[in-house]
Amino acid sequence: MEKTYLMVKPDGVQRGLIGEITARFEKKGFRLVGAKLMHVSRETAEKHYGEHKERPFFGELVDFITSGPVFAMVWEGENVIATARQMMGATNPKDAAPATIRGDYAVSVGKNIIHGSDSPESAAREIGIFFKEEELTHYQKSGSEWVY
Ligand code: 3AN
Repeated sequence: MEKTYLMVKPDGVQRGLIGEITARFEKKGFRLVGAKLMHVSRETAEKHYGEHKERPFFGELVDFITSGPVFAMVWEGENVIATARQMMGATNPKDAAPATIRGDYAVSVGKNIIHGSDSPESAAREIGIFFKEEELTHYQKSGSEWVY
């Protein structure tokens, strides 16, 4: 089953949005298979955002993601990578549609509440950066004929 890495960023944690954000993915029908509240080290942040190294906002990005705890999660489900991105909304909250997470809760591109993997390759890489294999659970939801 497809997996993705989602992370409530420090602004989302500070604003008390962990429950609200997690509830959206639960209600959608995805399965939470790993989660932890953690501080991201600079080393981990630089690895995670490695593809943005040359971008002018790289330093800002690393400063921000290491500025306070994040809520790191792994979610599982059919098409979860693309669907979670749709539920998050556009990177720049000014372009994010209402009823998306960024559309409902964020204003600026630097502080956009949530991160989500953008491809199967990124998902595998990011899950590996933030979670050890033994931190991920494997289970079925009861009634899994209707709910996955
Ligand atoms: P997404 O998180 O939607 O995949 P990316 O991969 O283009 O977006 O950007 C990674 C992160 O970099 C974004 N989540 C956002 O917080 C930050 N970012 C993107 N563009 C800018 C920008 N112009 N200024 C500051 N931060 C930015």
